[in-house]
Order: sequence, then structure tokens, then C-alpha cells
Amino acid sequence: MGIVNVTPDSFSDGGRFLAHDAAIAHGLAMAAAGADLVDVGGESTRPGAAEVPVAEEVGRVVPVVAALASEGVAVSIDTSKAAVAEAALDAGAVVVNDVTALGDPAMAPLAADRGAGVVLMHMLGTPRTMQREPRYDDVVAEVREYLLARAAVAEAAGIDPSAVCLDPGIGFGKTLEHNLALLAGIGGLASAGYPVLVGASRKSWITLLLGEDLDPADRDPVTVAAHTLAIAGGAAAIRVHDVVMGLRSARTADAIVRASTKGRSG
Ligand code: HH2
Repeated sequence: MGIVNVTPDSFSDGGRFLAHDAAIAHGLAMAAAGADLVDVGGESTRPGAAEVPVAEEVGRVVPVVAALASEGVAVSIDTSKAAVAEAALDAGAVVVNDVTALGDPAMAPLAADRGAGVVLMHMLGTPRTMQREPRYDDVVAEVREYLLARAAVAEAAGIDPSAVCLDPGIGFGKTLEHNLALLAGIGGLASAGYPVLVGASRKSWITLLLGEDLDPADRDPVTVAAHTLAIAGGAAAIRVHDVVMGLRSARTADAIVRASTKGRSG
């Protein structure tokens, strides 16, 4: 999944793709580079980010979604607002990527009605509050339990179970230790039977881990390391800023994992 943020304030690419032409060109380049999905978002979820009114978010994303979909690109809409998701689905998006895991009561019925896929992500609190001393007794177990409960809500609303993807929400109400535990514990989440998406790309856990204030693009080798281990642990998808690097590393990790499985079966 390649990331296109049509926002002025996203932590990595904020402002670069606020102009629709630039966002469309970037999305097309990601699809040409091999992204299976291009994730278009119009509201930053970085800690403390301001909320964007529906009309403004729609105005940012819909022309980009429509242009990419008309070129045959599979688009996910990164939003927690059902009204924005509806406009994006009307414009040709096929997946709703919801960091609130269907928190808007209108989201599940909408996705069910349209036959859209859903990515259900875990977040503690809201983007405004999530990084204020997040606490868990057992982060891996609690995130798993929450996501399975949200998957049950999705299915009860009529969303096809095969269209549900779970995401532990790296950086969303988590300390460095929580993020590392979740990355290490991907296998436990994947064993629930739903495909798991991991989004560790360029996030600030990397600077905390290394104790170096790296620019976002300089965090890519660490992103690759984290995503490679997540894939080896059972993740089915990764959400990345650099699709070329993400795809090459994912294919390599996948090939090694499959080779080891084949080796065991003789
Ligand atoms: N992370 C971000 C946004 N959406 N969706 C899913 N499913 N998983 C994630 O980890 C995830 C997400 C935050 O990253 P980004 O879009 O690059 O930045 P911003 O929120 O500042 O726009």
C-alpha cells in the first residue's frame, strides 16, 4: 500500500501532494512501481493534528481518488469519516482504511452496502490525545482483543469477512516499547485469520529507537527492517511512503519465508 497524503501537515510528505496534480502523479507512479493499493488521505493523523472539516477533506481527496480510479488504480481512502468515505467510494475507491476501526457509526453499514474492503486499525484515544502516556497491561493481547471485537462489528454489519484487514496501529497511542512489542507480536495477530497490515513507515519510533533525529526519508532502511520482520512474522501488507523500496524488500522477505516453508515440507 503506497501512501499519498493530500495534506499540508502530514509528518513525512505534508505539503508535497496538496496540489491535486502532484498527488495524482505520485499515486500513478506508485501504482506503476507495483503498489497493489494507493492509500489517499486528506487529514493528517500525526499526534496533535487538527481535525479537517468534511467538505475540505472531500475537496482534497475526491479529485485524486477519481483520477487514480479512472486509470485503473485500486484506491483505499484513508479516513475516519463516513461522509468522506462515501464520496471517495462514489469516486471509485474500493477500500476504506479507517484508523478508528469503524468508530463513525455510519461507516460499517456504508462499507457493507458498497462491498468495500476495510482496514481496521487500533488507536488508543484520538490523534490529539494518543501520545499522552499510553498505558497497557499487555499491549499485544489488548490490541488483538480490540481488533477482533471491531472485526465482529464489521461482520455483524454485513461486511464480508474476507474483506477485513487488521492493523495494530504503529505509533497510535504507543510508546517505543509498545511499538516494538506489537511488531514482534505480529504472528499472534495474524493467527486470528485476518490479513494483517503494518504501517511503520518513517514514523517517530525510529528516531526514538536509534536516538538520532533522522529526516523522514532517511528512516527508510529502518522501515524496511521493521517491515521485513513483520512479513516474516505473518503480515500480509505494508503501508509505505517508498513503494520501490517497500516492494523489493517485501518480495525478498516473502521469497525467503516461502523457501523456508517449502524446505520444511520436503
Ligand atoms: N498511519 C498513518 C495514517 N494512516 N492507516 C493505517 N491503516 N495504518 C497506519 O499505520 C497509518 C494509517 C500515519 O502516517 P501518514 O499517513 O504517513 O502520516 P499523517 O497521518 O501525518 O498524514
